[in-house]
Amino acid sequence: MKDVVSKTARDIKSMKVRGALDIAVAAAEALRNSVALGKTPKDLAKDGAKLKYARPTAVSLPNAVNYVLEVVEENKNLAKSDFKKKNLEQIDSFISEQKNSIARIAEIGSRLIEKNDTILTHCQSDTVEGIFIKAWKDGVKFDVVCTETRPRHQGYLTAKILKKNKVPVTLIIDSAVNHMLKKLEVDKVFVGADAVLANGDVINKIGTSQVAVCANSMEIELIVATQSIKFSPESVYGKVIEIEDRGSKEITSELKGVRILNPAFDVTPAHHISKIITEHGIIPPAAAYQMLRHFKYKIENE
Ligand code: RI2
Repeated sequence: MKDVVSKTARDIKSMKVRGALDIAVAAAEALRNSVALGKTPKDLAKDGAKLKYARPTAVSLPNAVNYVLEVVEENKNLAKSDFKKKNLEQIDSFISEQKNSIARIAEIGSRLIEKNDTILTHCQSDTVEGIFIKAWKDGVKFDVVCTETRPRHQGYLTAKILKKNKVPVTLIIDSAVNHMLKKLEVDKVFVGADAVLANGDVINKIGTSQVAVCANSMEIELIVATQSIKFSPESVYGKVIEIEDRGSKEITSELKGVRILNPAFDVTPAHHISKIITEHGIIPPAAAYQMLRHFKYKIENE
């Protein structure tokens, strides 16, 4: 029988499945499959552990796994058939809630895009793209500038998807950001997130913090679009989120004997962020802690 959990963990690790929301949904779907197979709470916990840290930075992944395992724990005393039925219902509604969050954030975020805006984005975020595509479909005329996003060039995906949806898009190399913000008179920067900390700092694709410094120096606002599932409960207790190092091969195999570091993410401090758009509305970064207290990604160790 196909081991869906191990395959999903592998696909997440290799970035065949990527994007902070997509990896969380893929993990929840893999666990849903385990529930459908009739696995016991003990085996489901083992499956959860395989998936949880397939990538170490995006907290949406452990948050999604923890959510499913809490559902299982809640229902564990039910009769066998009810246990499966109830779990599947709750997991399905969680998965659709996560998928629907893109449209909800698009609805809210698209209101921030004004006629003739030039907007820069970094990397590829389904959440940010949802905002752009919605605004464009609503008839707002604006331009997008996207970075290549070395080393994996996720910016090419952004360019392709925007082009397919007829949103005007210009690709630049990462090191052209400072120059182009000024030259193209960029009005706003929109980025996604892999993790939001209790103090409002945001972890996103490597280079985001540099884009933020440049944007701030020109008083261009930096807006983050993220689902609440990416808020880190552990950050309340001072847990430091590991920044994934993806190894040298993604950068080059040519420079033998040279030390190469390839951090996949960096931290943009809250004071460089003007707004965070979530499916529950727009918040200032300073409200990240309240979000964590208010919504269901419970603060562990309480
Ligand atoms: P959505 C990506 O990580 C990027 O850092 C992007 O900004 C973030 O996930 C959020 O993506 P990677 O998987 O959930 O490319 O908005 O390392 O799609």
